[in-house]
Formats: sequence, C-alpha cells, structure tokens
Amino acid sequence: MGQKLRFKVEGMMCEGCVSTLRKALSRETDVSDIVISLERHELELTVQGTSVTPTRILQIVEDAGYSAAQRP
Ligand SMILES: [Cu+2]
Repeated sequence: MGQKLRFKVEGMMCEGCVSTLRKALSRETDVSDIVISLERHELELTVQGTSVTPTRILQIVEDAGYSAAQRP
C-alpha cells in the first residue's frame, strides 16, 4: 500500500541529476517506487505511513539543488 505522490521538478539537466535526486530520496526509509523522468521533469514516489510528508519531499529535492512543486 502507501500513498503515491507526484511532483514537478525543475533544474535536472542530465542523468547525473536524476541519480543524485534518487540517492537523496532513497535515504528516506518510508519512500519507495521512486520514478524520475528527466524529459517530463517529473518525480513520482510512494510513501508509507505519515512520517514522510509532501513538505519533507520538497525539502529533500531542494536540498539536492532542484526545485519542486507537488502535483495533484
Ligand atoms: Cu545533471
């Protein structure tokens, strides 16, 4: 189960950026199924429970050097 979240991510230029972001998000134990599209500037992931909020994801993305906004 878990909740699927979608984000628009700006600032990723290459596959290096994708793997940087993936690594940063993978450190969160309650985050899984990370899908990042460089072409569509999209991030999709699944969170378990309530410990990881969308705000936390936005913070991780921004700390990694990119900007993000949640999508419905
Ligand atoms: Cu890059």
